[in-house]
Amino acid sequence: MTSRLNAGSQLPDTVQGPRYDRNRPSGIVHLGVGAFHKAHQAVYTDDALAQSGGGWMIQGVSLRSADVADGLNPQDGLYTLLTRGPDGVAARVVGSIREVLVAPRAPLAVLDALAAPETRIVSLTITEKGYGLDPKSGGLDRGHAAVAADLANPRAPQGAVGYIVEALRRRREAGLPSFTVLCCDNLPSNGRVLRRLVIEFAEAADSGLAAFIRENVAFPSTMVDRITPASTDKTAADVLALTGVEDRAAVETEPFTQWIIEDEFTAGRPEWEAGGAVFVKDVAPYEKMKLRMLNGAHSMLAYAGYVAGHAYVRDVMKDADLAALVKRHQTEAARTLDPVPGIDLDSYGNELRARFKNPAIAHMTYQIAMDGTQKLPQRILEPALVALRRGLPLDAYAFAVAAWMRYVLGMSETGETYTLRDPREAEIAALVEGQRDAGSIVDRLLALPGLFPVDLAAAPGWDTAVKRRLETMLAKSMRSAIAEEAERCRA
Ligand code: CS2
Repeated sequence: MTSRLNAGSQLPDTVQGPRYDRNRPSGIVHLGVGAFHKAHQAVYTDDALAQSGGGWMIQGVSLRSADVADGLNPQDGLYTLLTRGPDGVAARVVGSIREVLVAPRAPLAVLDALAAPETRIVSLTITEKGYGLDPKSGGLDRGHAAVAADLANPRAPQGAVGYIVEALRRRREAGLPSFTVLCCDNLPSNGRVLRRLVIEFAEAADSGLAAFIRENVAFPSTMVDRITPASTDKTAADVLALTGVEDRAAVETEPFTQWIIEDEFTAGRPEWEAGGAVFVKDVAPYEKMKLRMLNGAHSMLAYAGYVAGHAYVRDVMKDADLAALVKRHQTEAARTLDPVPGIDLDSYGNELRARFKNPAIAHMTYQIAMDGTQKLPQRILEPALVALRRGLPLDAYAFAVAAWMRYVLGMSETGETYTLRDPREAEIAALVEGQRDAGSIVDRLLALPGLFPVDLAAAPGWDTAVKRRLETMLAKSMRSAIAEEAERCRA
């Protein structure tokens, strides 16, 4: 009989478990405990707790689904992290998360945790779409469901921004110090963006509170990186084989990990250096590099790869033509960057491609393809605008956008339909419904409100470049379009 992982489990000597007393204050409340948080920030915190202690356990919060809580809570917050490299797999049990609250089930408990005296950092991984950011204005999207609901009823919030503002209101009222807000999502200047949203939200209800936040709350920006595929049955089966215990909350990830953080914490922080985090004054150059070279290439290869029949990133990298386009994309993206302190962009690109090739990581192109409207701006369209301004070629971005447009038609080349999983999928479907002609599909999608920067949409040759590529994808196939594109960039 195998037993389920919990605080009393006996682990084999080969599996490292928490080497510290977990009975200590939760200095961190994390919103959005998913596989990425469990493979990244929670691991740095586990290292920090082991090295230097402190009141830095993590109180997890899920804003929507109960799945993570239902997996973790019966295991005393413990879970196994599998690290899969080309040379093998290692297991470790992470102890930094105490438990996970599910906000829709227990909203008052979430507010209590956020407003607790011991809470000194509120961190977030709620994905790009969780913020209610209007890409056009850079401010709050008042049509975003949670933002709209929370503005109407700020004392009973549902979304991340609403929770943060209400918690800060309570803390101010109780005379408690504020916490640091630490955004760990893939958005450029993520701290600054979130600060703007939080202040705009607070301003709507209480200008005194907005002024208090301006003066007292730090929002350091961060760059986070670790490729973390969704867990599968194989994750759990491998964990059982390695540890002898059943774990319904296990996650798997690659060996590489990176966290670059602006060191602006008004109420202290864990010694995350223990896990290799790097503290800098300005994270922007690193964030742009990662968003454009890693995530930009990821999005391009996900759309082209998925439609071409590649289920995983590692399969894409075995397709010589598409792999050449990944390299071209990264090389072009690098040309839009200013120098990044301490980093050689060629070596960075080589390292990225080696990570993408990791045969032990089954990272689905369909997973990366989701939420395209939330990802394209910072990954593809912003560097395209920089390229336009610098007089650099736009081909790589035109190809990526054409691949996205092919993908959002929602039908494979053999006629099966698939769900886009994008918050704007209904709008997109209405625009492309019944359209067969590449030209009109491109015109319609380029006009999607707020998505494509005006300067880019109006740039001479841009729409023709996208149309020509989409035309090949539709009239021939994605595979032909990839081959032709690769041929052109080799020429
Ligand atoms: C990926 C990222 O799903 C996606 O959109 O591009 O999750 C990527 O794997 C991470 O940012 C890597 O750090």
